[in-house]
Amino acid sequence: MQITVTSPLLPDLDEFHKLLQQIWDSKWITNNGSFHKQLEAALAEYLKVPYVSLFTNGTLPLITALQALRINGEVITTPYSFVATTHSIWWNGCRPVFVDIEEETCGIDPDKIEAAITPKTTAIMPVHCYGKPVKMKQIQEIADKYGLKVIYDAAHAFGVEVDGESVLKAGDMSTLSFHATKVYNTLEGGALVMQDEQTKKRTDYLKNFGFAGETEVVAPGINSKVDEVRCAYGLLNLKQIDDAIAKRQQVAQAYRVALRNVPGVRFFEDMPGVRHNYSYFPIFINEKEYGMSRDELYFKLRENDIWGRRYFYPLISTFSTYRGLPSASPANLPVATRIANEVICLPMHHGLTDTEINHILDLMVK
Ligand code: T4K
Repeated sequence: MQITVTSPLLPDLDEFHKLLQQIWDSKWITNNGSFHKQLEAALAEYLKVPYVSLFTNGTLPLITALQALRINGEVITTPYSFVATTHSIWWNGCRPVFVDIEEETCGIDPDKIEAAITPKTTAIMPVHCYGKPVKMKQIQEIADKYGLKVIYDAAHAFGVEVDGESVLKAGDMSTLSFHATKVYNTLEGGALVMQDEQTKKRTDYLKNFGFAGETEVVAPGINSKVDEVRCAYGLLNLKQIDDAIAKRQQVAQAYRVALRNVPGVRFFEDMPGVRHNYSYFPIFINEKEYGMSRDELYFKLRENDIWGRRYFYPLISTFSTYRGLPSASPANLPVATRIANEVICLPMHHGLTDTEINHILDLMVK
């Protein structure tokens, strides 16, 4: 039996069936229906943010945030992410400018941002990679100094808080992914989080073709409306999210206890004052100290039916669309380049059993 990097949180089927019956009875299946309204409100409350706008996945909120804020020219980001982060910049006709990451968070290194700013820079798009909060205060200071917008790709950061405040309140906008592989899922899905009513209104127009009323179109919008079935499913999953995160925390603890004294295996500890969501459990292999390369370990695990993943290898900056950019040069990205060659995300989800965890660890701890 395969042990996969993740496994989706699924609502109780009988409960889901009851909500499906309501949808069938109402015959209202999409376009801002009742479950859609309920889910937006419930998520805003759970996430402790003023406004949430639901999307059909976690990529369209990135594309739409850039549209909503009328971003053009150059956008500073990191290559250590899922490819959707950089693609969203490209889809808006903007040029991505890669800045290296810091080892401590795998997020953008704030000390390297200013050197990448040019007269064409209009925004910074950092990523809270693995749900680890980046240095938001320092990033905002730079953005304020140069008059830049900040859009956080918070696809991994559902429910993450620093000193009791959601990371989704930082910057101008934050995006979430509710894909099956995420801590919280709505099958496919995502959201854009904003701080004011006007931006929420504009976002809602943009995800509905730009319609501001029956006969008025105010922007070249897209269709990213979420149907009632996914919203009903999402409402049920929200009820069990805290239990799922607690289970993930136990898995993280078990890994940490077993791996703490293994030479050549580095991993993240909890950060003080942070409510983590344990969305991923990345480990970083130092070949010399561990006595085996990252890839040797990765394939050894796979031979034993343990399907970790090398998120995020290869770097986005190495893909054909981007590798010609001056900022894509490995010399500009030494930390990201090294870490992409060291990382394996171990299986991490709410359903992992002790037997499975021990099986994984037995293969790793010599
Ligand atoms: N920004 C960031 C930082 C992101 O990480 C992502 C997505 C986005 C933006 C864009 O959000 P979305 O538009 O995707 O909502 C997965 C996901 O497809 C992707 O959502 C995610 N990041 C990325 C990091 O990982 P794959 O190709 O690695 O997933 P896949 O299909 O190989 O699944 C991994 C494992 O999960 C499987 O081996 C088993 C398990 N699984 C997967 C699915 C789909 C299940 O058990 N059930 C399932 O239904 O990309």
